[in-house]
Amino acid sequence: MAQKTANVSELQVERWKFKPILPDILKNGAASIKLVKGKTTKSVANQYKVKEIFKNTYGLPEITFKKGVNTAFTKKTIKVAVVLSGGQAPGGHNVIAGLFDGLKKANKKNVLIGYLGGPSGILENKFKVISEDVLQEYRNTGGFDIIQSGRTKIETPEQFELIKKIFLLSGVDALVVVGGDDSNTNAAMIAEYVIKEKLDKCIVGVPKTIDGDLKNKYVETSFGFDTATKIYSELVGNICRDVNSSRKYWHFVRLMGRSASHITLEVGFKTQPNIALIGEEILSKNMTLAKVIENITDVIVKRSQTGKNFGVVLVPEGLIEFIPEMKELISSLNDALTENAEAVANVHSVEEKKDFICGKIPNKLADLMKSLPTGIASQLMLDRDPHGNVQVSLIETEKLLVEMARKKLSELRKEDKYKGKFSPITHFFGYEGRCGIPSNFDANYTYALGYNAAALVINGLTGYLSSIRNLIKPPKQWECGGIPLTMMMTIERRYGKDKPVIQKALVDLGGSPFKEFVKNRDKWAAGESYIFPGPIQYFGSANVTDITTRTLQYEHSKKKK
Ligand code: FBP
Repeated sequence: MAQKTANVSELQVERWKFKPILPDILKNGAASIKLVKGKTTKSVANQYKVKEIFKNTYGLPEITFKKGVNTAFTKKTIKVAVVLSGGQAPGGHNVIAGLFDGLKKANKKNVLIGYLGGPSGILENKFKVISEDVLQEYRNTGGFDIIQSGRTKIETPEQFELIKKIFLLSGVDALVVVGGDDSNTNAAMIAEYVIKEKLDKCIVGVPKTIDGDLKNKYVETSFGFDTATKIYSELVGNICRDVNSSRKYWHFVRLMGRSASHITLEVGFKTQPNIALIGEEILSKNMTLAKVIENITDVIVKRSQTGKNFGVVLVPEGLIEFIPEMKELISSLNDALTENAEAVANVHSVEEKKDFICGKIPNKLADLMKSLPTGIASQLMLDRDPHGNVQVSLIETEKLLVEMARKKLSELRKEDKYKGKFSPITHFFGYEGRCGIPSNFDANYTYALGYNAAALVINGLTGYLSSIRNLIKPPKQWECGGIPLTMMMTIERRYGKDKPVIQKALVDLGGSPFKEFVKNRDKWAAGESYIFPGPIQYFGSANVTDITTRTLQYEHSKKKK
């Protein structure tokens, strides 16, 4: 079938022609890959508890792919299912393309199906067969629309039973879960279950999330972070240029990244704003909300003294959970909302709900809750997602900061310490970045992750995450293999209970990206060091098309030393 060109952008037509570059080790297919097993592994934290939960998959060895003959390779025909899970991230379609091509390279008769709408699609056995005809419209495109996504948590014995029935009924030999920390926790739980039940099924994960917090020694970055941060950087850079031209507004920009500030840090490097708040630093310094505001207004006041009543502030979406007093409030609200779910559902006005819930949490926290603007208090009481996370994308922290900064500045004005003009404008850049056309890096990386996942599945590996490393080098030199999902697990409190989860990687305050930021931020605060990165480039000089993130560059430069 020819690709349709009606209702399609010129860029997409050109982008279909892009041929992702495979790492050399993968290009001849699974038959020419030798598996090298490392030592047994242990979880990053809470080893005892994690081992108790994952009796069958705990301690698996790390797997590295090397050139050689795969003596265990058979041409057995297999049926593989893929599911896209959690928030969208640029490159999801190329994971499926890589998986499809990797499976077909091993055996043309291999079949790939995609469960629809995320993990709920597995439970409902709703799927679509992925053929070349279906796939070709989606190669190198953004979005997850080929099979959509969802956030259903898989944890109950009934759900596992259902999965067993569906796998057996439909003859699915393997499941590839493309997701972030919560989704790969699902993958780990299913992997444990299939081994316990001796089901002879493979379960493999692929690291996805624009947030960049699914990373460790073996996962250098999750896919989508590169493209999303490039998109946000274009937008923030444009605002910086606008600010530098009009010189009259303070822009407060909240950027996605639920639990970690990697996106803000990366966009900070690419645009050099006057202020970039890093949640992890705020937490480590035990800063109160009042202290965060004081730091922001200090910069505003200083700039105003030289006639600069303008600037740009970057706010990580998850900031609110990093401020210790707010974190305590949210955790207390989580428990109170769960314990009183029925009663809360029957209260309809925000004020009444706030009063009700304030009666269920410690006085100190109730006072804090009451001091917050109604809009924010109401957003804090919204439903948690199926994994128990507060939906920070719905909390307008940038507006909270603006309101509090305005109050503080008017106090300073009364004390004759501020004479400037404060005209703030707020923005939230989140969903704009999640479905962008993948950059060359993400297009190559995701295709390789999918192809690599096919190699893991063909080798019958269960409970592994597709791992591609050495990402700072050209794709041909990337290193491939798999790391045990249990190795990344810890225990966290969710919905008032201890649950196994993949540990999120927060910004490392001892790491070189953060150190680099600290070296520069005072200069950025005082001056106009803005950089205007412009849009992602897909064609042209490799200096602009193939650059990776500054975060990866700084992290790798540290390794070399
Ligand atoms: P994943 O961790 O599933 O990749 O999702 C991350 C994210 O994009 C966050 O940045 C954001 O807070 C959240 O999803 C929004 O979730 P939703 O799509 O459910 O509104």
